[in-house]
Amino acid sequence: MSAPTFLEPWQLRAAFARSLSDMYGKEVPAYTTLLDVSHEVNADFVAQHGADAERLGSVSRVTAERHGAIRVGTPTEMAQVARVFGAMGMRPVGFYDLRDASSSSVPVISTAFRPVEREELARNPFRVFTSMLVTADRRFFTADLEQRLETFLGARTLFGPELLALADRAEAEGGLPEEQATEFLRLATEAFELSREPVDQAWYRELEAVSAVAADIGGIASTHINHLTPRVLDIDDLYARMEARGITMIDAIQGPPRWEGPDVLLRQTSFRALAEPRTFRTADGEIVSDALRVRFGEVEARGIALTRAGRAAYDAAVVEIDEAAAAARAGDPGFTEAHRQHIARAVWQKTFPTTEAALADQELGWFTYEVVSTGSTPEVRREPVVYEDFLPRSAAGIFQSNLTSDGAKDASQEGTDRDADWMAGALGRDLNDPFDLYADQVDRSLAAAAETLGVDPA
Ligand code: OOG
Ligand code: NI
Repeated sequence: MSAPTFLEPWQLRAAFARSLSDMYGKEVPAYTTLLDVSHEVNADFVAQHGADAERLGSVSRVTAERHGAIRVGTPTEMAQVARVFGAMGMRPVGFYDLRDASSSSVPVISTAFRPVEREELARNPFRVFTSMLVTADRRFFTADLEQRLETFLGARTLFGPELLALADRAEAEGGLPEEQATEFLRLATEAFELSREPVDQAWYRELEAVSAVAADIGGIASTHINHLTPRVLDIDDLYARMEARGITMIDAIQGPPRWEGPDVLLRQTSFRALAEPRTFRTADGEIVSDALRVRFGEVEARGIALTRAGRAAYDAAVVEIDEAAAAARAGDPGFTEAHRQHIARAVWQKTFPTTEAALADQELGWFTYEVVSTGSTPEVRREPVVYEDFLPRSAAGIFQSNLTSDGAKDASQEGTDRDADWMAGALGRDLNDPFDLYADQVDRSLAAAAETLGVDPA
């Protein structure tokens, strides 16, 4: 097959995901180990489970599947990110406020850029969790520090004019000719590489004292991808194999516990940021070398998307597990992660049904319906809808587990209101509601099934 001479958005997206993965693999060797182990886990899972292994995505999709995470400083930068990803058919979906998702100092709000249509997701589901610093939040930044941050951020350029012009062209024309596509991919990849420029030491450390995330975003003049996450079909197996290879993972797998019922939403785990050599410029203008931990590895397993009712049940279960675990921990100095998981499983057993059929009947999970012809009688088959988004609580946990310091949050101050509408305004684009997207996917499947059967869709 010869190379295409015109690349459509999905081809740009797939090529970009590969290009970022190659770059990250060269720079962060533990990521390559993670990819190797992920491939082993998936191959073994498919060998054991056959066709069932592909119910939540084909093996080719899952093998290529990645999400990345980036962090930016201003609404202007956020709107530029939207243009770069818009060229690849990735739309902003969902609003996450991580300032309150944990007790930690994570002064950001976020969205995820991803394809929204079923066919597009099947072609390549690459998504990027994108966070933006809330410099106006007084719990984190004084008026003086906000002012200095704004000045610093306003003076930097994350995405050059050439990259943005190519992005706009791709979005307007539905892709790029090969030569321009190559240039676009090169510039886009470069924009997310870790810069080797010396870091202003006093400025970086001042921000770090407030929040390590603030320093990572506002302490340097560029952005960088901070992790790339492959998807696995069995995350417990992956966790055990990584530990066996001597790579220390964070204590827990975030999200739902392992249990006997259907997997829902998202389970994630990570290994800590690696210390990478960086140069700093001291107040006297001297260049010194030190290390920063800003890039890490993460892996995830995706389950069935939950309806609003299912999600409410999930959120309530999380609170219940926290409370029960806190009480048990208080009474037992030997309390471990294994105890917490035991509690979590018990809460799960009374919250969620153990079969997919019941999850569908109780309208807790999303399912599509497809007409298949086996022999002469058409049969309606129910298929689970995979969760394509993120979880604020897990995201905060991922941030948290990779911070070198807790920072200092002034709880006596008022936070700044930020919501989905505000984010849409910053992006200059519509912000998709994930629940609407899942509902839409289900409705379309019902309409198509009804048409095939020649009945009224109701
Ligand atoms: C983003 C953390 C969130 C996830 O998978 O939940 C995330 C970050 O560290 O910038 O990637
Ligand atoms: Ni992540």
